[in-house]
Parts: sequence; structure tokens; C-alpha cells
Amino acid sequence: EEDMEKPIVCIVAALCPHMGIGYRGGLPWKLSQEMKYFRQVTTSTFTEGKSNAVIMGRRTWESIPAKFRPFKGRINVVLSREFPSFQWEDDRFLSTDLSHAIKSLQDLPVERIYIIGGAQLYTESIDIATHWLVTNIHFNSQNEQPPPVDTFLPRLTHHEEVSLSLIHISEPTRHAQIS
Ligand code: QLZ
Repeated sequence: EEDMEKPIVCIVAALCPHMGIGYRGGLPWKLSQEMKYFRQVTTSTFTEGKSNAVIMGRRTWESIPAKFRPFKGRINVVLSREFPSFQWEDDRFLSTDLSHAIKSLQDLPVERIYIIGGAQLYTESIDIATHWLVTNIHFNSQNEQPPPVDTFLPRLTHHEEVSLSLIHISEPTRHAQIS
């Protein structure tokens, strides 16, 4: 308890205009560049023998196409109020409690913890997150209209102690810029 180091907990999200993150249970868009970026940031570690963890809500887990889940090279944790406190099942940890999951991950060789969605879990994580990594998805006006969205990033309130990085990705140019 007293010699527990504060873990890095990073919210990672991709934002459409109007804070949109989802549509009809899935992502509102399909951008190979962003998918590659997501895989790279959530998988990469500095320390050999360590991996990162990705924590997601039960609905997000279910909407990930089967061929992509569990996310390879990362410890997958799925949260649901109907799950046990923290328990391995098949290819992932199930947990009912975000704080408990984060504490339990500290007993494993985990470098960073990424909160990957969706809306409910982002809301729950706002006061826990130490970092934000937000992809701002641009739609190139005339040609491309923003897609419909029905799920939103809840409240991106200002936390001075939290570091925020923004990456911009636009289609159809497929060029990513880090700012
Ligand atoms: N943050 C960022 N990008 C993504 C996610 C995130 C493809 C095939 C229904 N910057 N948290 C996510 C996410 C398919 C469906 C991944 C990366 C979850 C998007 O990968 O949710 C997915 C997700 C998904």
C-alpha cells in the first residue's frame, strides 16, 4: 500500500466533430492510419519483459470484431458490473471495479494502462487518468461530411495535473500529424 507507485493511466480516444466517439455500437469511421497508431501506442513499451494493459467496457469489448480481440501483445481487461472483482478468463481479465483492476495490474509486469473506451468507462476514468491521448479526426469539408455519431466523450474537463497529447488524422489524405 505505502510503497505503491502511482501507475500511468492514459485515456486514449479518437474524436469526431462534436465529441462523437461512436455510432450504433461501433466506431463512426474506419481509418487504417488511426488503427495502426492505436496499435502502436498501446502496444509499445520501454522495458523489455513488460507489456501494457488496455481496459475497456463490456460493450466496447463486444463491439470489437472477433479477429481483433483480444488485442495482441497487450493485457486485455474488460469491465462489467456483473463480473467478479478481478479474474482471468480465457484470454482476458474480467473486473467489476476500475480501481480494483488498476491495483491488481500493479502486481503484474505492466508498464502503462490505457483506458480505451467507451463512453461510460471514459466518464469513470476522468478523475483517475494521468494522461490523455486524443486523436482529432478531421473531415475534409466539401468532399467528405463527418459521419453520424450517437455516442459522445462525456465531459473533457480541465485537469491541470494531467498531460494531454493531440494527434490529428484526416482522410482521404491519410497523413498524420502530431502536434
Ligand atoms: N483510441 C483511439 N483509437 C481507437 C480507439 C481508442 C481502431 C479494431 C468499438 N485513438 N480508444 C477502440 C478504440 C474496433 C472497435 C477498437 C482504434 C475500441 C480506435 O479496433 O470499439 C477496434 C475499438 C472498437
